[in-house]
Amino acid sequence: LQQKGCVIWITGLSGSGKSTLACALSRGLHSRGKLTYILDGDNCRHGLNRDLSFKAEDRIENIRRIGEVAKLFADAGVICIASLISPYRKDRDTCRALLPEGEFVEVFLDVPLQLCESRDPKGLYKLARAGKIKGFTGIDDPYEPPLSCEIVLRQKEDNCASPCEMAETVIAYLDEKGYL
Ligand code: GGZ
Repeated sequence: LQQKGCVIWITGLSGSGKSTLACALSRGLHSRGKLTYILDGDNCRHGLNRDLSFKAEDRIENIRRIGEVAKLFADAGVICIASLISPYRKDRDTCRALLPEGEFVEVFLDVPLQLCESRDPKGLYKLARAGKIKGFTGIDDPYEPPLSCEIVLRQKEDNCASPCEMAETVIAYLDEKGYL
């Protein structure tokens, strides 16, 4: 096997575009002949993590399990793309520590809450504002942005950077680090 595995960890608010970026990234890497696997928080909550809620201890467990599984994929030589809110810095760092230096690439999708809320693809922010969902990240639950991470993708206004452009930024980074 020629391929060197790693974990691309995409963190950001609900509605920031993590899943969309993960798909664009996966497609971009496939077209370069790379094997990838997406571990999406929302999807994993239907299977692997179906027993977990959104209270803090369960989010911690969600992040821990996805971190462990992502490590297994990376060990197998796969570029594993983990996309989950992962709101707590400490827990992201714990996942980072599972991997050898350089093999955990943290990508912060830095989209202002206001923009995420205006998109509200599933109407969850509206429910959270109405008090119908308690403990929603960014509304009445914390999000701790990375203090230092490998890549920050900023989106201040809608349509200023497309998912494909953002994926290309990540791919250029991976290329520079010898993963392609
Ligand atoms: C945050 C919530 C919540 C609460 C449901 N807080 O944008 P989405 O809808 O499709 O993705 C979000 C998803 C978050 O799951 P994660 O596994 O990524 O979260 S974490 O890393 O914090 O464990 C959102 C939906 O689930 N959702 N309730 N209270 N997001």
